[in-house]
Amino acid sequence: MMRTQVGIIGAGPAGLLLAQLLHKHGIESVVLESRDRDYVRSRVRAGVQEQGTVDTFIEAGVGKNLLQQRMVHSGVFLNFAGEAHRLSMADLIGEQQVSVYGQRNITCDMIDVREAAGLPLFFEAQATRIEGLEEDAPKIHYTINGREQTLECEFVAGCDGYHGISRHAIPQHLQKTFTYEYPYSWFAVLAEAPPANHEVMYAHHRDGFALQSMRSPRISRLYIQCDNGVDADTWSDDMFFNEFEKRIQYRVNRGPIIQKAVAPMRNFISEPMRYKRLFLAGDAAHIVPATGAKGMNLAVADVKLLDKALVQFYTTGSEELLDRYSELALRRVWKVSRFSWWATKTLHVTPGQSEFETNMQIATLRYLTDSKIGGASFVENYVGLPYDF
Ligand code: RFL
Ligand code: PHB
Repeated sequence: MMRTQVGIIGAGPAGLLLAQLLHKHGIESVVLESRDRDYVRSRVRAGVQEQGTVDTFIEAGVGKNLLQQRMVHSGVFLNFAGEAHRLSMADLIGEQQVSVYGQRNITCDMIDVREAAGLPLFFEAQATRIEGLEEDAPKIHYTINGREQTLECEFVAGCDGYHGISRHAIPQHLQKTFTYEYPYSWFAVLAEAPPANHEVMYAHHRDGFALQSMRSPRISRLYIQCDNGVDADTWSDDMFFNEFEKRIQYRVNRGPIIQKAVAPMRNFISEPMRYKRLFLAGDAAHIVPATGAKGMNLAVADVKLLDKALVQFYTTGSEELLDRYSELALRRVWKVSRFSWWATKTLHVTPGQSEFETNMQIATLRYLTDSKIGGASFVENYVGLPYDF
């Protein structure tokens, strides 16, 4: 039997960041992760970090490599109707930026910092059950090396993603979930080719959405809309690049594709995000379609608030912020989900959509590129809404 103050389930960005912030504030935690160390360190996912996300990683003491290696963007492109338009953050909303630095890199940085400090982080430790919530004495049951173990804690942070167990520990009659599935997926590739443009490009095309991003000056991260259920292995590199080039409406640098995957698109929100001494953060409570680049940023915002609430509790004994955690976190979750949903609907082609709907999408995009107010609204969301807690 192990004991700690905060038992954290999941070593994704949410769990690792929470552990690090709590440590900075003198609060103990144990992180349990079901996957093995190599798997967690090699998962390619998000790339775009809001300024508030970057600041939070710096505050947590894990921002050294991020600050050295990130690519700072002060603009974003919207390509449609055969034209490429740049929205400048400086012109529209003042000195705000986003940073491109892979989720995989920041995950590795956080694992390295935690391991160097000798703090508890267990891989291949699968949480199976949370007990004792009714008695305010939570226990996490988990399996490691084929053996059943128990972690006793004062609080449980459910940072175990969409497929985790934490959310299911909330009694069903108290829980409300909202799901919105899109009739298309993203075909995502990593290619050894310099990005054609130094900033992120989102493209609307009558054959479907395309997105150009990057991981370094030599590695492109590219996405196209595809049908649900497509098998990425049936596509050759040329097939991908031909389709991408047509849709992005910009010159493209080709190179070997080193990784490809297909990801479904969905919105999902589970309310509340707290039950007794269990607090959910990140994908465990909500999923956004990747179009707005918001998933990891939302996870970081939850964790920043949860850390603040736990610090208030451990330093003053007050449960005020803990009691408001779910309400405050969900306010942001709904606003950011709205942006991701709207951006997805505006940029993707729904099978069978009418010409009227296509023209409305283009008119919406034109409003963003032609109007200062329209453009400011888009980039305000893209760089990240202010933390309002
Ligand atoms: P994660 O990263 O899923 O981590 C959860 C962890 O919990 C573990 N786990 C368990 N551990 C112990 N016991 C159990 N029973 C467990 N069950 C699960 C899992 O193994 C895992 O390690 O959730 P977290 O920390 O909330 O982080 C969320 C982000 O990973 C996610 O929102 C983003 O990747 C979404 N996303 C993007 N977000 C952005 O902010 N910007 C982007 O540019 C962006 N691009 C993307 C994305 C997600 C994508 N995919 C693949 C869905 C692009 C793509 C293609
Ligand atoms: C990425 O770099 O992976 C990325 C960029 C922008 C998005 C989503 C993902 O909207």
